[in-house]
Amino acid sequence: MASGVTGAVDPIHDERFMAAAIRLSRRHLGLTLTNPAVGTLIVRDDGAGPIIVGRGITALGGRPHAEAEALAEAGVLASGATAYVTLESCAHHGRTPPCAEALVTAGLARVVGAASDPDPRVSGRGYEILRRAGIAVTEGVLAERAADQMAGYLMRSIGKRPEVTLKLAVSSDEMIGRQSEGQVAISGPVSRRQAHLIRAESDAILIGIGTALADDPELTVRLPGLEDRSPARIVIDREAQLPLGSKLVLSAGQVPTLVAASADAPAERRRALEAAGVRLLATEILDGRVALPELLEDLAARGISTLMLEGGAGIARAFLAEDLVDRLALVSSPVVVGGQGVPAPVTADRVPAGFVLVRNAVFGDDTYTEFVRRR
Ligand code: AOF
Ligand code: ZN
Repeated sequence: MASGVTGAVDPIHDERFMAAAIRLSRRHLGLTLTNPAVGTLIVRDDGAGPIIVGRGITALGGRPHAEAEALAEAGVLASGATAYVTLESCAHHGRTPPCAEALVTAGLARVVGAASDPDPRVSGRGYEILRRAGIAVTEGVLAERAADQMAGYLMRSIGKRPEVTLKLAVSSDEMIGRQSEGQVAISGPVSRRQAHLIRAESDAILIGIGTALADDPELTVRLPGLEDRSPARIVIDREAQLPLGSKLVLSAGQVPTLVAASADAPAERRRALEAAGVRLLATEILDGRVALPELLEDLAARGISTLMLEGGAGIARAFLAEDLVDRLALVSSPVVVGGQGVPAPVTADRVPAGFVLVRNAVFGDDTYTEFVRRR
């Protein structure tokens, strides 16, 4: 149906505008605390083709919601228009009034939604408010793509733990490093910048104490313009051995540093780390190791929705063995590690059962492949 002069957009454009709304929302990934980064576009067609009249992303810190931002920009032009929302609009009175009601008040003719919201205050009710008010609703347009981008929010809501991404750079001889050597350059400069982008979009990065001691990494985002997007750094460090002179401890005042240590770790070590600004996470120890499911539950309770694993092989194997990896971000490089190599726990040709390819790209001399676990 041609939309004529009513303002409503022809449904043939739905996927295109939803894709644009999803791309828009990516800007605030990692910046909306426990809220998902939602995107909203308000589009109208007065006979000359569709025009975007309002854009919104869930604001920094999680509020206002995306719809409120987009409606503020559209003003009176929202009346009779179509809204594209990457998540079902909310139905609850939180710190802001329900977005579904705001869309009704603004006089939208049609609302197109992507992912559904598992939040029991919203689930199904947002669409119901819209339909009762006579707004035409189309659900589930590019739902998988939208859900993939807000996988952290969905995992934290449903699974009560963060979404875990294992990032690995794998050499052509299927190694991820060299025994008792610090960082070995496996990925090239383009891949390294892309890895920093994943960091910027994550809530936290986790490594083991072995990697912390061997590499003394900083784990910050060092992309021009995104230096303030460094996520929290977490070290699994049962005995609280992280050196006070390490880059992680020295920068704890600027970027949060957390250490998951046993309650039995030497008290003076724990105190010294705390005095240096490190936060200690009380962890359960099972068979001599930090209990990972409980640690993840604790991180989710602290508001962490996305967790990136950056090293080393032991941590990767432990999370894989407990089926706690949701996403694999693999860089395959032409570099040869040779003798004393640390074998890769997974490679692009050898992913555990249940993982499916969602993305691939060429990053300079490297190949990037991303897989997600279908549960
Ligand atoms: C929307 N648009 O942009 C977002 C939504 O604590 P509150 O009041 O901000 O509510 C949090 C819930 O709101 C969150 O669990 C999710 O259901 C929804 N997020 N909803 O309509 C948005 N970010
Ligand atoms: Zn809302």
